[in-house]
Amino acid sequence: MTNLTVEQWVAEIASLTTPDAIVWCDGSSREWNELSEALVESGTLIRLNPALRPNSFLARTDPGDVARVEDRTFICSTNQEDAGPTNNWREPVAMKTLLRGLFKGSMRGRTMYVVPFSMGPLNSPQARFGVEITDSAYVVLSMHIMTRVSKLVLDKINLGAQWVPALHSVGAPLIDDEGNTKADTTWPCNVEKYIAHFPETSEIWSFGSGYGGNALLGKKCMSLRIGSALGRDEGWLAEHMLLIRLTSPTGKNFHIAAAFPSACGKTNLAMLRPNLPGWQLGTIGDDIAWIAPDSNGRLRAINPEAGFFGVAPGTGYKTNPVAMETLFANTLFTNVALTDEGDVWWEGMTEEIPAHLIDWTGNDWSADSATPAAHPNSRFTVSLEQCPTIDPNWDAPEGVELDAILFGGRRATNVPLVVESRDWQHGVFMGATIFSEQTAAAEGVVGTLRRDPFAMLPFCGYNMGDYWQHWLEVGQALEPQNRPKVFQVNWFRKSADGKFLWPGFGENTRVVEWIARRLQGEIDAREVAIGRLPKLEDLNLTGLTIAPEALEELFKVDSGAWKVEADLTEEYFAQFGQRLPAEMNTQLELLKSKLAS
Ligand code: OXD
Ligand code: MN
Repeated sequence: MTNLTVEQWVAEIASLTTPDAIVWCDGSSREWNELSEALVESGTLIRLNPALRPNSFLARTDPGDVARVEDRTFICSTNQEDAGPTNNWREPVAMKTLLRGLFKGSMRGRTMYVVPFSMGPLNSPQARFGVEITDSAYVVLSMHIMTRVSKLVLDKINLGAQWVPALHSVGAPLIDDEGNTKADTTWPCNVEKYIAHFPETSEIWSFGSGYGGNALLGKKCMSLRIGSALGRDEGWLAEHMLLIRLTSPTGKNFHIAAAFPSACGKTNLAMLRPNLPGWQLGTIGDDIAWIAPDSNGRLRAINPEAGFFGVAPGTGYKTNPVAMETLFANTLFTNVALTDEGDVWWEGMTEEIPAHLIDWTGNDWSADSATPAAHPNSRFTVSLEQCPTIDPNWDAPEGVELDAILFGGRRATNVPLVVESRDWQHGVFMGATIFSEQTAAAEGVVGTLRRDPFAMLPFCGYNMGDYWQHWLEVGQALEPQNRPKVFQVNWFRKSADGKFLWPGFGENTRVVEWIARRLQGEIDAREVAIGRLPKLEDLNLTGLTIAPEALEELFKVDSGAWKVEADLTEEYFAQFGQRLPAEMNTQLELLKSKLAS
């Protein structure tokens, strides 16, 4: 934490970055209107047809600034081991020196916005505050939706609340070193990018990108990377998890958090419309959950965010009608296609493909074009309040009591549709060993299998081994009956001929129903080497046509393949050396012995 006041920090950054003007933001609709109009004027935003999508806009980024840049994301702790083998590390003093050089004069000719924001309801004991300095009005608008921007945050800070200074610049000054003025572009950014985190001082410095996860610093940077380090120090958990309430036909509520790697269907599950009679779902969050023990010895969770920053392609009236309804107005779209009527479109939105579009690069597009109309990582940014399935308690300062935690990934093979862990330690092992196919949410080769422990690989702000230890300790401090039950799910298993075995989407209700019935202790499960599987007769398949062979394949545990997986886990764990919790080795040995017997 900095010892500076917000005013001192702003003055210091202004003298480094030398903007033309400084604007203190208040999150008001007047501010939204002024900034969006200015961005329409400058060409950064296109106003969508107000008759079709009121108060909504389309932004097209630079083609080189379309996703999170994991190889340019750094954890800057004094000792490299504290960042651990899964993070890019830089020594903090050297990194600050390098960044000061880049930020020097980086806002020349631009306006510097000071955005005070709260992650979590302002009056929640779990809320944490931040102030983002940015030279991007697009970022300010996005922060309006994704966080609670308010001057009240400054009052809280002035009264002594801790806060995270979060500095952002697109790194494209409009006046060069010789004092010559340059014309602006519609998406200013810099080829050189740094997303740097200083967990020991809770600071964020982000340079060169205007894209969501790199630039909306309340999200991945504060709520996950800095948040996870704060959680370790303060005894709570900052997680890449959706949060939902499930209500059974008898009115019993279950709160479930679920971690899936980026672009693996978290938003779809968060907005699921149960297709089994009597079941209801309330959406609380689709990306991040902050989880803390309460005075009753239970874990409680809040969604620190106030909006959805969802992947557009694949979101459609069939796959996620709730998301489609959420986007009716007041939405900021990025890198989707524009229709001739002035509305948006992306692959998977409708069955019918429009004859003509302007694609995300601003060029004419027709159905026979070789490239997609919308970028695979194109996004919608929209307030949670607009979601028709929003839970009445989504904004409750005290959060919700957590009953279950799900871990998932995209696995064509091996992992059954659902497996229950034997206990908390086994659940932590399940989270630690998630393997998933890479998606377009980050730069990299789509489809490659990579380890993504707790879906936190790109988001853990400290050594992953220590993070697993912290999870073990948080659970062990709870009475066993108060610990949420942990499950592993996989909607993506495929048959030998490459077809999905499970229909997914709305049909996932059937899996969630089984989980809820297990939580209630209504039904038994069958013990296998990797955990507990449903007895097939307990899975509610009424109204679903699924071949018995597909069902069998969905739950098949192939010992040979799992032995290979266990060996890969051993290799994977080796990199953590002394930081690997002994319990993880115990769990691995247990798995091996169960597979052998
Ligand atoms: C996201 C991500 O944007 O995980 O939520 O990449
Ligand atoms: Mn995410």
